Amino acid sequence: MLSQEIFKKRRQKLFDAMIDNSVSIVISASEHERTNDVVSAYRQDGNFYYLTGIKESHCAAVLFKRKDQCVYYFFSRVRDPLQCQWFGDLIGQDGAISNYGADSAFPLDLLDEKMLTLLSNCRRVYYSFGRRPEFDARFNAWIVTLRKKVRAAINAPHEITNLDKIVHEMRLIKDADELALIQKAIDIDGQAQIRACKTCKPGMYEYELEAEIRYEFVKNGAMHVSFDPIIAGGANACTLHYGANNQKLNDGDLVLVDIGCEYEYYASDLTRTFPVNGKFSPEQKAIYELVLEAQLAAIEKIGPKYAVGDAHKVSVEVITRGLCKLGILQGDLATLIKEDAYKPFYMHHLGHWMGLDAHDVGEYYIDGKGRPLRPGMIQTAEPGIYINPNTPGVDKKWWGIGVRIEDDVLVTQDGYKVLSAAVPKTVDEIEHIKAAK
Ligand SMILES: [Mn+2]
Repeated sequence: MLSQEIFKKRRQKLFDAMIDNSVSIVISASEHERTNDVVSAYRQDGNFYYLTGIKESHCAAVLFKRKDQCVYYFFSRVRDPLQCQWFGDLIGQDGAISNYGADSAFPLDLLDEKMLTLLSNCRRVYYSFGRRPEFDARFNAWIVTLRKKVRAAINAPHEITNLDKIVHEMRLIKDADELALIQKAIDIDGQAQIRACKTCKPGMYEYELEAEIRYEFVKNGAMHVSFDPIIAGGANACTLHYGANNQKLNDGDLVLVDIGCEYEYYASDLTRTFPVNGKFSPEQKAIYELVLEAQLAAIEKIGPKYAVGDAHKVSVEVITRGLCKLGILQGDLATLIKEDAYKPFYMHHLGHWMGLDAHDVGEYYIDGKGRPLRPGMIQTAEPGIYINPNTPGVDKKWWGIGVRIEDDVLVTQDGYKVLSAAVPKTVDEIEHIKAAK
């Protein structure tokens, strides 16, 4: 678990980025009803957790800066004994101050009243507009109310700035404490991958593998998935976000397993593809080795010397060249790349940022150009080839093969570190795991 010192440092960093006479407002995630009266497992908003360390719903954190005085206000529910009886202990106002570093704490019911005071004559507000419509309306009402006080010597804020920009830039660079938690999530994920690979046999259902995976997650303290597991046997792997996980795993097919868990709020995201019966067919092996070659080549282009997009470009080149060699594409390599001929088979990007969210926040392009990679960034490298059944012009022997290989890669001072390097991925390694069971 991260110490309160870490959250305090993050808030200080945000205070440092704020102009004088300004206010930042951060809101906890909403609850979502799943069935009548029953809400889904609550997950705090990434930005809110990053700055407060608080996992409770119905909270607001307000950072107030004026004349170099920085005050951290916290709003949350009161510790009503009846509420606590049903839903567990609440932080309450005293707890926000003594355990979570707030300078001043109030019941959530006082938020409107207090915000009108805090926003009076404030120059700039930092707020993540457009993410919680119900809260946007409330924020709007504060501004409208303050505008009406112009003759009473009270001005509404002059500027509203997107808070996301500042916090997302902070979140993009992971520190040592975050890396330790991400590594733990990845290690658990890797164990689940190996368990799935060992357990799998023809005739099982996709959900049986999902059960093995979820068992491994929860047993190791990763209580939540970072996204719903994708367990895609055979041609189901050609559906990128397949999630039904209810089909039989057939002898002779591959199964694509794209899974992530959360450990202390930090995510992992790994994909492995392996033969249901333990042995790759020649066609499956050819596609698999091409995806692996593309992935390894792409990873070499991750590091401080490179920018977003460089690694993807290499994966496109390797895949297009390989598809030509296999006779799946025909023509001049440069032309095929220029004309996106690979896209029916490799239609997604190489990867995404990873951190508190599996698809972590942060801009990829700045002024239209891929941003330079910096130490502490983590991105996934997950090329794939998907050959839909009945693809015209493609030999039938390739139909229904879908392969993706995904690892989580940290940008370091001198290059990269594959954080999931311990999870087997060569054909030999995979066949060996299956044979050894
Ligand atoms: Mn991913």
